[in-house]
Amino acid sequence: MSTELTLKIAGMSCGGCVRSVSGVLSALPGVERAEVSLERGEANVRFDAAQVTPQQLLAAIDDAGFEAALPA
Ligand code: 9UX
Repeated sequence: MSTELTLKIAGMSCGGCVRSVSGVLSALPGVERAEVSLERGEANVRFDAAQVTPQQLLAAIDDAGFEAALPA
C-alpha cells in the first residue's frame, strides 16, 4: 500500500540540486515516485511504507547536503 508525502527541502539552488534529490530518493527501496520542485522547495514522494520510513526519506536528503523536514 503506497503513501504520499510532500517534504519541505531547504538548500536547493538549481536544477542540479533537483536531480540530486530526485536521484537519492529514487534510489531508496520502496520509493515509487519522487517529484521535486525547485520553486516550491518541496518533494512529493510516493512510497511503500512497509519498505521505507519518512525518517529514511529525510535522512537520504540530508545526507545529500540539503535540509529536509516533514510538512508542518
Ligand atoms: Mo547547482 Mo546544487 O550548480 O547541489 S547542483 S547549486
